This record gives sequence, structure tokens and C-alpha cells, in this order.
Amino acid sequence: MKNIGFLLSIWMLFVVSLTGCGKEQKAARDLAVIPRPVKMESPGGTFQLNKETRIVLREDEEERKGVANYLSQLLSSATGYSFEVSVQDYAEENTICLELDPAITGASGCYSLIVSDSGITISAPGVTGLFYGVQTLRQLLPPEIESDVLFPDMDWTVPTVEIFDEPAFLYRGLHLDVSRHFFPVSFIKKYIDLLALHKMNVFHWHLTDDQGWRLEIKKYPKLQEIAGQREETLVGHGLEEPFIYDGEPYDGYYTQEEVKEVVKYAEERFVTVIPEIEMPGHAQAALAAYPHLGCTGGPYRTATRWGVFPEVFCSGKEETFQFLEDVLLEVMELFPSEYIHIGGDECPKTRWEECELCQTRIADENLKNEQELQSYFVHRIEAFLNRHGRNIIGWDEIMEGGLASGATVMSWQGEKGGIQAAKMGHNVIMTPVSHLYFDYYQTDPEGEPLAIGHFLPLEKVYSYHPVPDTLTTEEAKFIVGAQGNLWSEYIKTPEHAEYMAFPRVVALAEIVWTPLENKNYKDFLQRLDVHKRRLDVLGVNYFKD
Ligand code: TNX
Repeated sequence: MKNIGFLLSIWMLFVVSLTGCGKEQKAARDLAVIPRPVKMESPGGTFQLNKETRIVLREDEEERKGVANYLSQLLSSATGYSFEVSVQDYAEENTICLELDPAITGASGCYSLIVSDSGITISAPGVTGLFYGVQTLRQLLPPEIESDVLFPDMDWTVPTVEIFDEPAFLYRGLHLDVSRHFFPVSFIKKYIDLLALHKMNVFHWHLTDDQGWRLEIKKYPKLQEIAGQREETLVGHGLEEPFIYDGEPYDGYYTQEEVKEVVKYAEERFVTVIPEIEMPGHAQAALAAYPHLGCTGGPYRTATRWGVFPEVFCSGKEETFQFLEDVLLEVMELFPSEYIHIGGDECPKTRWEECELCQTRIADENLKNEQELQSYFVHRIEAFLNRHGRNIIGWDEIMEGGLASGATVMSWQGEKGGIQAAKMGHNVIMTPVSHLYFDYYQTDPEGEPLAIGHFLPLEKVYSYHPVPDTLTTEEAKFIVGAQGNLWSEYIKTPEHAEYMAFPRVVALAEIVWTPLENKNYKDFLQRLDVHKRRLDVLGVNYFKD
């Protein structure tokens, strides 16, 4: 008897803690928005989606209709409801209304989201804000909403909330290296979808490098035939000698049609695609195809291992600039982005030192040395792009020998380059190896797939703030944002890319969106727990600790 009483009380304790815990968990689930909004209040209560719920626009306008249709599609599969989009200028219950409202003010992308028990209103001064409001609404729904399979018995409730939200930074980027390993268009689209879910707005597409040129250029077909291929690939780590190769030819490139499709896909998700064409270094694949563009004339081969190689574009030859300008003309046709990334990193000067034409250029242009020759190169390309209404971004080495006047600096070797550039009045994107290199190990390497090295756990990513304390308020304005980089030397498949990127990208999203004073790692981890279920439904192979 005594025993039964004891067992009963244990059982009661269990039930009470379960229901209590259930409630808490539900509350946490209900408001697990990442990145955390600037202001969010939840008075209690819910709005229930049902088969009659409609999406309403105040006016018939293309871009807004695009967002409304996107929302409709997002909600339809799992619920099985049709979420018809209609245009009407009066308020009605059981609608999700998307409306432009110039009275809402804030940084580009700001929005307000109000969920009452009778309906939902997303308002914003611009259509980008409406799109971000949709992303928040999506995260207020159960993770199953992401499914493309029907969940017939699900309770599709949204907690009542009042949200005002705006991004802390203008530039919220994620990079992908498709040269070292190639990723199919289907994955690029998934990557862009994941950017959008996290209110990130730039996809930096690293399209060319020593180990492969991945973009179709009509005028130079050998870029596909030769530069797009390599004979084999290094097995194991790049610092381990002797080098062992797999003996298997490797190739891959995007056609211009595919690129257009990606750019359009990204545009519909308010993501700008910034292409990177590497110069003057990391150019060995291009030289394999067009050897006359190197100082020695070759022969060259597309690199088969990782590292920094001496074979770079010759700065003395006019043909080099002709080639790059032709390439960039086609690039500009494909990518409407204001910015074109021209690389500029890790360019050894050994060939230039020995090259008669490069030395003649140094003399003719009154340059002091090869550093200034690099600067000449970058200035010249910048001037060309400027004439076509574009601006350049370059890795921090573009500061060597004098920074081109309108260049934006991507500070990767730490924050030093970025700090210096901001002090000179240049826009800066922070992407330091210390905090934002997602090709680094995120836990003890033991048992992990091979990575380049180092150690960058989630908490360290989350702790990053893109504005260094050493800058004055005026200088700090030049820090336009931050970006995570995913270099693919050791990443061969989409699944592995997801594994390295997530959940670190989720932390990055909060770094660049949420005001510093609202950041809290413990709170982030609680929301991340729920968010991971969303990533599960989306089929994201994130790292699990
Ligand atoms: C440095 S970051 C590089 C890349 C490598 C990366 C590996 C930068 C501008 N250059 O070429 O892939 O390190 O982490």
C-alpha cells in the first residue's frame, strides 16, 4: 500500500512537471524567432489559420503580389489550405494582410507584424520589410509548416504578438566557394532559401579560383573546357606531405542560363547575389585555359591541391586587362548587383618580380614596387567597373600599395584591415577568420569529418560584434555588416556544406540583425532548440552536439 502511494506521488510529480514543462516549451516554441526581433510583445492568445484564411493586398502591385504568392505557397503544402491572394482596400477578419505603410520607419527591411485573435497584419514602408515580416510569421508557426507533406491534424495557431523589427546592419552575407568543389543549382537555391529564412540578404558566390573556373563565359569557351576541369584532387589534408591524389577528373560549371535562374530566384527572396571573379591571384585555372595571360606563358594546369600558388595574371600585358574586361562585361550582364567582388587576396609577387613586362609597367607608371603594381591592377579594374556603374569589393589585401577610391573592403585576416579601411572612410564588411570561417572545426576534431583546422564553436560565432570598439561613432558607420565564409577545400557535398554552415549561420544571422543589447546566448540557445526542428523539417543536415 505504502509502495503504491509512493509510486502514485512520483507519477503525479511526473505528470505535473510534464504539463508545466509542456506549457513552457510551447511558449518558447511560440516565440522562437531567429534573429530575435527588436521589439516583441505577446499579450497571450492565438490566431488560428483555417481553410478560409486569405492573404490580402491593399493594391494590385507586382512585387507585393510576389511576396503574397510566396507566403501562400509557404503555408499551403503542410496545411492543405489554399491561402488565396486577393486585393481589397477594406479590413476583414481571418486575413493575413500585407500592406505598405510609410508611417513605419526604420532601417531598410523594417516591418511591423501584428497578430490578433482575428487576423494578421504585416506592414512596412517597403516590400523588403513585408518579406521579412513573412519570415517572422513563418517562424511563429509550428516547424511542421515547413513541410511539403500534408499534416492534416495539426493545429495551425500563431501566438498573438506585436512586433517591430529592423536590421542592425545593411549587409548580411554568406559566402560559398564553388571552385574547390562544385555545388549544383538545386543546392544553391536551398542555400538562398536558408539565407532568406534568416533575413540575410547577400549571397557571395565565389566562382573562380586556382582549382576551377565555374562560370560560362561565351567569349572564352576554354574557361569551361579547360579551366572548369582538373585532372584529379588531393586526398587528405593540404599540409600533409607526401601529397596523395584520387586520380579522378573533376569538373563542373554553371551555364549563363542557370546563373540567370539563380539570380532571379534570389531576387524573389530579397537576396543579392554578388559574384566573385578572382584576380590577380588565385588565377591558375584561368591561366591553364589561356596561358598567354600569365607572366611565363605556361604551360599551366588547373590546380589539384589547395594553397596559394605563384601563377597569377600578368600585370604587364594589355591582353590580361582585355580578357578581364570582356569577362566582367558578361558578368555584369548576368548579375545586376551594384557590387562585383574582384578577389585581390593572396597574390604572390614572385612572377611579377621576374617578368619584364611587369617591370616595364612599374617603370612606366612610376610605381615603387610590386605592391603598387597590385594596386595599379585593382585601380584599373575598379575604374572599368565604375564606368559601367558598378563598385568593387575586395579582400583586405586590396589595400596593399594604396586602396582604390570607392572600394569596399572585406576584412578577413582579422579586423585590422577593416579598421584601417573604415578610418579611411571606406565601407567595410567584417568576415574575420577568428569568428566567421565556417570551414573551421566547430568541435573537437576527433570523430569529425576532415576540415581545414582551427576551432570555431557556435558560442564564439555568436559572441562576434562587427563594430570594433576602437572606432569612433563616425568611423563605425562604415562597417556595413558581416559575412560568414564557407571555403570548400574539404567540403565535397551539399550535406557536408550544410553540416559546416549550420547552425553557425543561425548565430551569424543574429549578429547582423539583432541590436547588440538584445543579444543573449542563453536565450539564443533556447530558441535554437526549437529552430533546429524547423531545420529538420527543411532537411538541413546541421551539426548536432
Ligand atoms: C584563405 S579568405 C583564402 C581562401 C581559402 C581559405 C581557407 C581568402 C580571401 N582566401 O583561398 O580557401 O583561406 O580557409
